[in-house]
Amino acid sequence: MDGRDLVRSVRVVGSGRGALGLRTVRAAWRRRRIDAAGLPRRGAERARVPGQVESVEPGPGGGVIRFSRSELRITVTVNGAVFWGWDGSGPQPSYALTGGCPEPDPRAVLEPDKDGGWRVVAERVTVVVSRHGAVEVCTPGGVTLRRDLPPRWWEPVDGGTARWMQRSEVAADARFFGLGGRASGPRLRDGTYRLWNTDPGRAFAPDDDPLYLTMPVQLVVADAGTHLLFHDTTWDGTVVLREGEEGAGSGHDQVGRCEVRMDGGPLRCWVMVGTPARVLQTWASLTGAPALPPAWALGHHHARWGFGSEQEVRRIVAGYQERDLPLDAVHLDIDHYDDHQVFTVDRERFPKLPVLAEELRRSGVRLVSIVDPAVKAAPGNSVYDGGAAVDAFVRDASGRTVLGVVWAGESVYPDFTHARVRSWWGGLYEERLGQGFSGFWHDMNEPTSFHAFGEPTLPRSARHALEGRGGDHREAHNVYALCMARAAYEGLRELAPQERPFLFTRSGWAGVQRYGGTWSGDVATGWPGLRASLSLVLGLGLCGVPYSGPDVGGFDGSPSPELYLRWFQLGSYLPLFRTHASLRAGRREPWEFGPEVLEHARVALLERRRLLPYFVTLAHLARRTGAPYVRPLWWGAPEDRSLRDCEDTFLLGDGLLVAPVLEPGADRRAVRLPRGRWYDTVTEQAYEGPGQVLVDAPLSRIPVLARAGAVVPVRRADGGLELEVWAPARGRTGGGLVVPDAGDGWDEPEIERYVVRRQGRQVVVTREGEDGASEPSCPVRVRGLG
Ligand code: NBV
Repeated sequence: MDGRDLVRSVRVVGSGRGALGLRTVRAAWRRRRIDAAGLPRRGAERARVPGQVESVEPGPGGGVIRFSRSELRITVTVNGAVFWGWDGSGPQPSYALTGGCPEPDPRAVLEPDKDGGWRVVAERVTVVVSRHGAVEVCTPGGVTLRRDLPPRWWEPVDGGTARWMQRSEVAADARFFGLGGRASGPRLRDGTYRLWNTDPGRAFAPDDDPLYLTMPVQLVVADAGTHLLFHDTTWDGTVVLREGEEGAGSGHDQVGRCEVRMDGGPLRCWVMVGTPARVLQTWASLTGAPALPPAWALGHHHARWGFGSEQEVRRIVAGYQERDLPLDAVHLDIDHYDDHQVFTVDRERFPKLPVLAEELRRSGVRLVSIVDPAVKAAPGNSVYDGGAAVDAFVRDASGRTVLGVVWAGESVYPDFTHARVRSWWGGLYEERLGQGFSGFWHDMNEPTSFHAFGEPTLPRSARHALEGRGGDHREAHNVYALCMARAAYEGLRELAPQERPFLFTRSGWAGVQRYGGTWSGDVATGWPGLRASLSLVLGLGLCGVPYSGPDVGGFDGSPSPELYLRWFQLGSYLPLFRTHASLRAGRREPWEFGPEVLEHARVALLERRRLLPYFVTLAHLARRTGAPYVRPLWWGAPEDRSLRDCEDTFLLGDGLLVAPVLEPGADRRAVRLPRGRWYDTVTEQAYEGPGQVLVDAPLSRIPVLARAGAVVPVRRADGGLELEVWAPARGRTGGGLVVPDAGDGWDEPEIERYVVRRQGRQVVVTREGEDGASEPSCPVRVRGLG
């Protein structure tokens, strides 16, 4: 660090955000003033419930049921999802849905039910509506998965937005998952979960809630079936969950309960029923297929806030190369900007960024750039001037541009809910591509503004276009980052049409997977942070966002060598495998923790590289089916209650089971296994599930088991592809899918389907195609035969 670097970092970080000092105090007062003038005052309210059924109007896929004080529209769509909306709300407009609303299923009709109620019977689900407006979602066999009680609204007497509440019941054995990225999951225990994207303002631990990326998506797993429920409302709200307990007293109920309260927005829902795989597939068909990352983004990334100069970047990359450690991307944080201004480069410390980028690219390393949404409010700054020229920035209710405070000082915020603003912003990535960046890392987009007190975001009364409908930040806040991601994705598709955009974003909402992935944000260094890393990735995957990962090693402080290594080992099996840390944090390079850690980290890096074809296959399958790469153990067996409660082990695709070490001092760990035979991938020892086994977990590795019969495409040392096939148990078969991929671009590869048969001591692998069986397209290595 030279003198200037030191001065800068002291200035910015010396007293944390407080270094921005008085400005954050001023910003907080300003926000308060703007809201006092611009927000409707909460006066007297009138409570309302739907009342009794009065009439019905059958329509395609269901129809409208009229109550004395509201109406309920129900539509079963061809993809098997059920929509219901109160008070006249339909599926559109919606930030979550893609390409409009799926067609109604013409076979689903509204028919009378007992006690004056009505029902819609469809192939995969039956919806029963009571005469008071309770909505029951049942399996085709008639078992209730969820009962939503009649909602209640509170309407301001002098007009304006109504807030609402809805209570629901689920089976006593049901477990809740989802609600976006939650540090305390993946199983969401009794508690209150807020739906408001929030920068916690410091490194977070498992009890911090909410975090950066929330969404009103619940995945509920019970003996009777799995369902996903989505409240399509972007407003601030809370979800209170309480698991049930069968036959229990002790303050617990026989049923599980859920209470959703929203400050506004339509009361409308989508429900999907089926196996976890089916439910996620339906969810992806509704909200869009996950973006396919280029293959390099499935390798290892190294980031740091405060590389500080081109020399330091070269030093780090050389450190990897000299030690023969695989590295695929390096990320530049805000310290490479000129005075923290987005879409600029500090020319003193990064004088020849395109040259550096080209040099790195030749050695197989891509550069990724951080992109913050706030633009320094400084005439003369070309981004500010360009934005002002297209009237891009968020204004308050009286028409003044809203000022927030971030790293660059007083800043303005593009209104990404306007198509014109998105298209202007998308064009700005041309500058980044010109600097040689291949990928983009959206930060601070909750959006965050540093305030000495109160919420760290824009005033709630700030105005947004909301695609022409007009509204305020109460409605736009949660989709701000989603719309920013859309702007970038669409811009990149135009600027570099041959390449798959690679982008991941700290904040987001339902549907963000269409544009890219996400990451943990500032997870606290410590064993609880390590556990939270896995919760986040699993939970997000169950909300349809399959690509994510933590800051390996944690964002702040200095992990012990053991913690660093265990984090590194876990990270190497997660979709985004990235070491990252704060300006003030200790080092994160694998060689900074002593020779033993370095050797074990090397093993993890090499194994990740070997598994790259498997990760690429999982990325393709996520895009085609909505299935996350990282799945909870119950994915294929949701009826197994012991799997539902297991939170420290996960499935990577269909073939592998990963059991990270999440505690200090362990050299073996208990591993819960789903049904079937599982092989330790290092020792090839076979274990029989279901059940729990004790497996060695020396510092050198975390247990990874392969399912008998699995086909795992791997990369050989010479770069070629090989199929690693794990022997099925006698009398059993197996198989798997392989998607050969060019690494980038838009060619649609053909999915290869393999079937594995055990014939005595022999294992036979065939490729099944439309015109029968054929030889595998690459060499096969059979493992697990002893
Ligand atoms: O850009 C600096 C950091 C970044 O390193 C981190 O990954 C983000 O989550 N950023 C937050 C802003 C400052 C956080 C204190």
